[in-house]
Amino acid sequence: MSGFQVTTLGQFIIERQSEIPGVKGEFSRLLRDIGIAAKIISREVNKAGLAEILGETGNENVQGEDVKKLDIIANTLMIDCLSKGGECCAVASEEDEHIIPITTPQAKDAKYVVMMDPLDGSSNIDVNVSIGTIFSIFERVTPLGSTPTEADFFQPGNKCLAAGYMIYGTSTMLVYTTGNGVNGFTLDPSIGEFCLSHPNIVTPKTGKIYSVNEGNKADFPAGLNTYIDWCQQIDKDTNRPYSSRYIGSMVADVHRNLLKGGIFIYPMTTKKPKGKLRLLYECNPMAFIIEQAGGRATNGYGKRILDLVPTELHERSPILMGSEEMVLQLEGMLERETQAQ
Ligand code: P6P
Repeated sequence: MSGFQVTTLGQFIIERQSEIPGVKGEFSRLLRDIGIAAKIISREVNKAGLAEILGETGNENVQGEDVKKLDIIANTLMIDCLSKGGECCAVASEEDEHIIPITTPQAKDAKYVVMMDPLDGSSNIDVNVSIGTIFSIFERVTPLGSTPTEADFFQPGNKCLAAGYMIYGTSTMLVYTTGNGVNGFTLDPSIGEFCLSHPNIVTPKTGKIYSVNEGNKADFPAGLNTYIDWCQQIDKDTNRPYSSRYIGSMVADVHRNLLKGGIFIYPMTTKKPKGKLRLLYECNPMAFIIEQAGGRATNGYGKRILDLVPTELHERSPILMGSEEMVLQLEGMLERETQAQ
C-alpha cells in the first residue's frame, strides 16, 4: 500500500457528480477545467515577486481600477482553460466590460456560463498579502447553440449550480460548493494535485471576529456604528472585546471567518450607496458558500443576497455575511436605527 490516502479534487468531483440533479460529465469537466486554471494561476501568483511581473500595466479595468499584470494573466488563463475545456459558452469577468462568448466549435453547444473575479484583492499583490479567484457556474437560459447574452448572467444567485474560490496564501486552496455542503482542497505542489483537506466545512453559528473597513466609519449607516461599538465593549464571558480583522482582500477575510466564525461587512455608505462589492462575481458566489456552510448572507436591509435579481453586469450590493447569529444581530441594529430615522 503506497499510503497515498488523500482524495484529489478530480476524484472528489467524479464521486460527487451523482449528487447534483441533472448534471453529467460536462459539469464535472467544467469543474476540472477550473481546477486546472487554479494550478496555473497559483504558479503565476507565487512567482510574481521573481518574474518582475509585479507592478501595474498602466491600464484601468472597467471599474476604473489600476490593473496589475497578474489580473490580466489570471483573467486570460481562466478564459483559456474554459475555452479549451469546451463546457462553458460564455464568461462574465470583473476585468471585462461586456460578457465574453467562447467561440470554439465545442463551446457553441455548451450548457454553462461562468462568472468570475479572476484575481480579487489585487491591490495586495505587491505587498504579498493573500489574494484569490472567485467563480460561479450557472446553466445558460438562452437556447443551446444560440449566441449567449447578458440574460444568461442576470440570474439570481439562488440559481447558481456551483460557486467557489481559490486563495493564494501560505498554501493555495480551492474551496467550493455545488449545493451539497462546502469542501476545501489544498494544493500539493509536489504532485500537482488539489487534495481534500477541509471536508464538509461548517461555519460556527457565532464568533468573535468582525471584518469591516473602519476607515469609512464616518460614512457608515447608523446601526453599523452601534454594532461596532458593541463589538468593542468588554465581553462578559472572556472579558475582552471582539477582534477586528480586515485585510482588504475579500477572499482572505471571508475564508478566515468561514473557518473561525465571524462577520464580514461591506456596507452601503453615503459615498457608495450600493456598497463596493459586485453582486454577480463577488457577493453571490461567496454568499452561496457561506449559506452552504450554515451561515447567513444579506444586503443588510432584509434581502438575502442570493435572492437579488441582477440588472447590470457589474452592479454592486452591500453585504453582511458569516456567522448567522452575528449577521442577525447586526441586521437588527440596522433595522432599528433605520426605522428610528
Ligand atoms: P476597501 C479588493 O479590492 C476588494 O474588491 C475586496 O477584495 C476587498 O474586500 C475590498 O475590495 C476592500 O475594499 O474599500 O476596504 O479597500
